[in-house]
Amino acid sequence: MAHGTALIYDEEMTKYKLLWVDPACKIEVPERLSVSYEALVRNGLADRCVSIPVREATDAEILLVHSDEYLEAVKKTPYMTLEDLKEFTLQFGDVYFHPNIYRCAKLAAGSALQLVDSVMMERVRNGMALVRPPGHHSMRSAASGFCVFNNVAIAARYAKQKYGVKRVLIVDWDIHHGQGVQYCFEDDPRGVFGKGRIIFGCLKCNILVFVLFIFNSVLYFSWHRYEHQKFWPQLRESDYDSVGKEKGAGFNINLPWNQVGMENSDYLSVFCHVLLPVAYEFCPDLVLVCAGFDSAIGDPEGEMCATPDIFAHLTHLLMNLAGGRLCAVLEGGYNLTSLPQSVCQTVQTLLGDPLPQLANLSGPCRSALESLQCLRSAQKQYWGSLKHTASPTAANISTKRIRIAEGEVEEEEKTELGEEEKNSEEKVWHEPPKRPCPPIRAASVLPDDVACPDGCKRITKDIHPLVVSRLKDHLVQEAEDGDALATFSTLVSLVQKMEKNEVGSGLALVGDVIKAMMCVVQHVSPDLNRVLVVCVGNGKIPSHISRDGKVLVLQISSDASEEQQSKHYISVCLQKGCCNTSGFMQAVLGLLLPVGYEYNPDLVVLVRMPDSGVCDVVWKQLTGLLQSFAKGHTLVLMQEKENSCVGPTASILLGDPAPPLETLQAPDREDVDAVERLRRRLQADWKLLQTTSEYTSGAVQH
Ligand code: SS9
Ligand code: ZN
Repeated sequence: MAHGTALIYDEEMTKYKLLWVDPACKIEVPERLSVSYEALVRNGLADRCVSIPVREATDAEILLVHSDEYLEAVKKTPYMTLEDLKEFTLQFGDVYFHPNIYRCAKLAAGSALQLVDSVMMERVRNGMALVRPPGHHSMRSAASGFCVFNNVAIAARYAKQKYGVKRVLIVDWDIHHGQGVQYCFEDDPRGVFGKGRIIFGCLKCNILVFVLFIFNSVLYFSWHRYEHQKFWPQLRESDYDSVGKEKGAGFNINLPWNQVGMENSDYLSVFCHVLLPVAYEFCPDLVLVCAGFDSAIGDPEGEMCATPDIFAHLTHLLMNLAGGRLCAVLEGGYNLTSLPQSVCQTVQTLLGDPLPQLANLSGPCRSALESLQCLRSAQKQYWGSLKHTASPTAANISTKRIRIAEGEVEEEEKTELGEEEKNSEEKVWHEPPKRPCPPIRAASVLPDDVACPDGCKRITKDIHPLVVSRLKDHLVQEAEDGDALATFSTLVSLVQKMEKNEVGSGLALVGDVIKAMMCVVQHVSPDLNRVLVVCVGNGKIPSHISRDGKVLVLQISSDASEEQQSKHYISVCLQKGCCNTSGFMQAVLGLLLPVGYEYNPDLVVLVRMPDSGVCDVVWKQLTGLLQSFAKGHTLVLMQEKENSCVGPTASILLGDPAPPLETLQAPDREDVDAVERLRRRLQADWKLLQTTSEYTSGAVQH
């Protein structure tokens, strides 16, 4: 498995700028790139990356996306006079040319290709390219929005052509709609066969010939400031109902932001309730990110309020797809403070450092919920994981854009103008705190006869008399062997090391996982305010442990016991239990992640019940996703007999990506219903579980 993170940057791409006065273009400055790179150097991140040289994209590569006429026209720009350049620029929108921009545009596209090469040839696992000009607005025959060549679209076509990559996921978290990317792939897949595989048996030759026709090839997701089509580029086709054309239907996903001021919780909500379920179902072989940071706080274009540390989480949530093959390519980002901070958060996450804690997440705002609901409903016929979502009942939601276009909604525009004034105030935010790596990334408590995995440190028996006597009083009254006592006591000392950040994650094989879990929650220091306990498989968890809110239990099982549910005791019941991959992932993405984010634990305890039936890849996905919480402090408890799980679990705790799940089937109706029921029941307590704006009492107004 490939290791390491590529960083691609060349000063040459700072060597063009706006040569005349144009208010629309003045924010696109060379410093965007230099401050980003300098921040990576200053924080010691550049040094930890594998530095990959840039190269120019060839004509043939550029022609993968652009027309010959357009390329030939751009080729002439280095020889144009200032007047000619101005004139040439005029035919496009919000873009400028410069004698050196053609060279930089070739380097920007070439950088994206170098990144794809490094990842596909397994020189590195993932990486980021810092480039100028950006790419996602440029079209087959047109420059647009500071973009000349469509770097990421070219990279996607290149990856398919050169490496036979079947499914590419493009996530565009820039605050503008990458209409260029949408146009490039909206009728993709082309061809006779849609989604699915066809297997031929050739009887004549007496052999089976397996031919896979998989045309579902590029899935484009974009969220963008839209304001019911009032925001640039003001396109009808940027709305949620542009789902892709013909065979490509369902492979274009647009989430319009109809208000400014969106926050971390709005972004996370869209990831949990749309992007991730669809992405896991799509099962990409490669993830490309149009990594624009004008969606961060302080940006003059986006006017959003998400803080730079959100990008650590967005990055991490994508890192367990495609076996970790992720290429981030810079797009926008115009605040010279939040841009470099966001770039650092992204790269540090690619490098595998512990995630920052996201404190005080509110629920998504009403406008975000409206968009989310419309999008889920527009996409539900294409994706099994969205299949059973309720359609929006409020008829006015989807028609608001049209009424605004017809000048009917004058009143609202006035109030929205007032809001805009409010939002143009200077935003203040804290620089994200450092993310120190613990000296020991993962430690284990294992029986002597079980080998400790490479890279994981075995905690030697640590028998603390005080702990032992308390354990005797509470948990181990029966004449149990001293072994159990010693193990529990050692476990307590492991947790203490995790609290002090001497150890990142822990893993233990114990005789009784529930007792071990009880022991841990009873012995965490009083400074640990919240412990998230995730139980996989059947078994009775004493519900009193969650009574004071210091512990939140979430159990996924096939046990039909839905009584006892409370804010801090959540039991998800799946028909076929944990061996049902799509139902399980539905619960993890749609319930566990949102609740986990809102609860914001200081420690995660992952309990694997004996005979849980959870398969290896799903277990790995879960373990990987849980690293989002508690600065990566996860303690995994497993039953002694399951020592074959030690290796796979340790590999994830040590930072390996989880292998991809097979393309997911639609989850069972009953399971979706169960998850939906729970979500509706719990959304009063956990606002991040909301997916519709109908539940109003909790929706915040930014
Ligand atoms: C300035 C309007 C600029 C174009 C923005 C392109 C961003 C590319 N108020 N519009 S990421
Ligand atoms: Zn942008």
